Amino acid sequence: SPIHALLLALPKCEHHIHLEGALTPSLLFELAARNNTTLPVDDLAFTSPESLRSRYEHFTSLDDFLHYYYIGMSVLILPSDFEALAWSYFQRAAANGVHHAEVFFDPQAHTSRGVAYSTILSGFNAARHRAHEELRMSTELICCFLRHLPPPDCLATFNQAEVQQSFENGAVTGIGLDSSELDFPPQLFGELYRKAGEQGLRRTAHAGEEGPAAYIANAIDTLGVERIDHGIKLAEDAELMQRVAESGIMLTICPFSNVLLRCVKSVAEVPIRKFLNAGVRFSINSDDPAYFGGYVLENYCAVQEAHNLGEEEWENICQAGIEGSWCTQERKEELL
Ligand code: ES4
Ligand code: ZN
Repeated sequence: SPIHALLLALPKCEHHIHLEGALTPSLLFELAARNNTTLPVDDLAFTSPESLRSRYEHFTSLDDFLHYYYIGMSVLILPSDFEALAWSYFQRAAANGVHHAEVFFDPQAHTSRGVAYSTILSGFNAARHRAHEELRMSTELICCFLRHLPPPDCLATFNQAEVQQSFENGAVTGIGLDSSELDFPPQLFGELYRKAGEQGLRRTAHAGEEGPAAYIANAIDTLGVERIDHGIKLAEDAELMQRVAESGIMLTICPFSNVLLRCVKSVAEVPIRKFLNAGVRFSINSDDPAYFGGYVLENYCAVQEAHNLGEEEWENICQAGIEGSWCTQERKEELL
């Protein structure tokens, strides 16, 4: 249909994609074989890429997904593994009409297994260079901290020399906060975010995915974030919704993720209309595309099927996505 052609053709930005969440079952098994990784023998889901893929259709919660997500990434060992992962995502994104991608990664999930930060970064940077050269796609890296770990551990990672160097040399643009939400409210990470702000880093945090709207207010008030990842629970608080609309804070919405992790029953339940009516800025994203059954274009199409937006509304969404990006002003003008 003409609207699907428009969705493909629009210059899209993606702001909420965990590179580790782009690890497909086939690449997972390939790397496990190459790196001699031991996968769980007591879980039949790890019998084959096909059985793993079908297990991904039945997540019961964020934590159920995260269990598979952290096992999956244990196959990533060498710089070339991280490069292959990021390059496979950049190619898929480019085919979906993504011109600019700001991608999350979870250093603590790798350094805790003995993989050096420099290994992760050299692989990702090689893929980013290739994306720029071969796909004309611009990319930014966002370093995420795992909220289920003690805040002092997160601060220690933040302060590591090689991590600091990646901030200073511009390889990493900003920080995020992810992993298990409900027991780990944003305000636990006030000091980390204050230090990041002092260093001029951009700041975002997952909030209001499984957690309540109050976590969104807390992330804004105690972390100084300029984006909120997910934030769908914002629709439950009209006053806060007005505040977010006026602040220009952008939500990075992930419809397939919300359905697969049972935060909503269907894409129709993602409060797209409420956000449009209230003037809340948002972008549409894939989150963990290899786990949730779709890349960014499939998320756009699902929103269209469920919410039937007009051409102009889609153009405005993509324009807000460019404006809310963390690239240079010069790059924003190219993207428009
Ligand atoms: C995540 Cl969907 C989601 N939520 C929180 N943390 C995450 N890490 C990767 N995907
Ligand atoms: Zn996420």
